Amino acid sequence: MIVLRSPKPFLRALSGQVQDIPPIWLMRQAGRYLPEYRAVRAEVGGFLDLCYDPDRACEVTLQPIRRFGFDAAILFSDILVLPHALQQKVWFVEGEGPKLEPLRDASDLAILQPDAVLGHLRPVFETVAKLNAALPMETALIGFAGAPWTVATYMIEGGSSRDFAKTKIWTYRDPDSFQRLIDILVDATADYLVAQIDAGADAVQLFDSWAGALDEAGFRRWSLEPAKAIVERVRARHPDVPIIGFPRAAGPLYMDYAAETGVTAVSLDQGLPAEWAARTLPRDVVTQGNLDPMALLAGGTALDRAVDHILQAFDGRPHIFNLGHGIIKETPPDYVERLVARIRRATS
Ligand code: 1CP
Repeated sequence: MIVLRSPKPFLRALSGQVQDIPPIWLMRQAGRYLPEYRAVRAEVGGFLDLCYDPDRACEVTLQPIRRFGFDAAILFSDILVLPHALQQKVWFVEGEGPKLEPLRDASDLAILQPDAVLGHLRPVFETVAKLNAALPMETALIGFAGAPWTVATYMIEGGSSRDFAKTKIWTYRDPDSFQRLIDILVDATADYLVAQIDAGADAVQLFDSWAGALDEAGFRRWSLEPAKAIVERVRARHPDVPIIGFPRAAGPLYMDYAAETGVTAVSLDQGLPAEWAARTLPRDVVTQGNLDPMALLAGGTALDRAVDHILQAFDGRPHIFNLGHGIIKETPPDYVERLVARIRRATS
């Protein structure tokens, strides 16, 4: 691993450098818990309109950077712009979340149009370029995409799901056609991430939020292998750009994911014991995350204890401070400020 001398602490951590004060950013750091986000959100119609509006998307990406001085900004967009770019119908219902016209069986795969993807996503690349110019020089810019498995669950369930029944039954009954969907998503996701890096992203993160719903064989085939294929393709074009994988709730299978996909770093959910992760994960794979988002919402001394536990557990390893999943929208912004201060030792 080459240890970078970058002005960006986030990139130094990803190059393997252990820092006295770990860099910090939070998943979903732009969003509804911030009043200034809600104000911009109210100016546009649908949520997707915000994702495709480079000026406003840039503004909401910068809001948490201005307020908290995080070490990294994450492009404001959503994992579901990819199925939308593949020409599946996608919309967001206020208070309910994402809706998609679901793929019901293999014959529906014909709806998907891979050639349309990069053209459709041009406004997102414009946002990346604007952010690259606007961010302070010490702040890294993270691009992202949903991992094929997680995106496929939305495409097949038609939105959020509790048990992913339709998707899982499809994988068991007709793995060959499910593999065709995953292959389409691997190609489109790799192209999408490469284009974000071309536009100015310093690093990329692959969100496999529902990896924990898979059994071991399913995890290998639908989460680990697609991640490995995406890493290979992105590396072929951008060998030095760090890639963070987030196979959320994968438990001990984090080990295989970290060892076999080729990712630079793994983002850890809060269910993974910190000491186990610090002891067991390969030394050359950087770690990120692990703080329970509910501990941040709760605040107080329990939050301080949870933070100190993570700092202690990952002491001596390159670690990026973050949550185990996205910030909860009821989180008081003051608690985020207190968290950043504690990490940077501005308070006792
Ligand atoms: O109108 C609104 O404000 C809707 C809320 C919202 C926001 C702020 C959604 C709808 N998406 C986003 C932005 C977003 N989504 C970002 C960029 C902002 C940032 O991180 O600061 C990112 C990285 C995502 C990623 C995302 N979207 C994931 C993966 C991470 C995770 O949280 O697991 C997933 C699963 C989605 C789908 C999605 N988007 C939005 C909703 C309500 C959902 C469904 C979540 C679910 O099924 O539980």
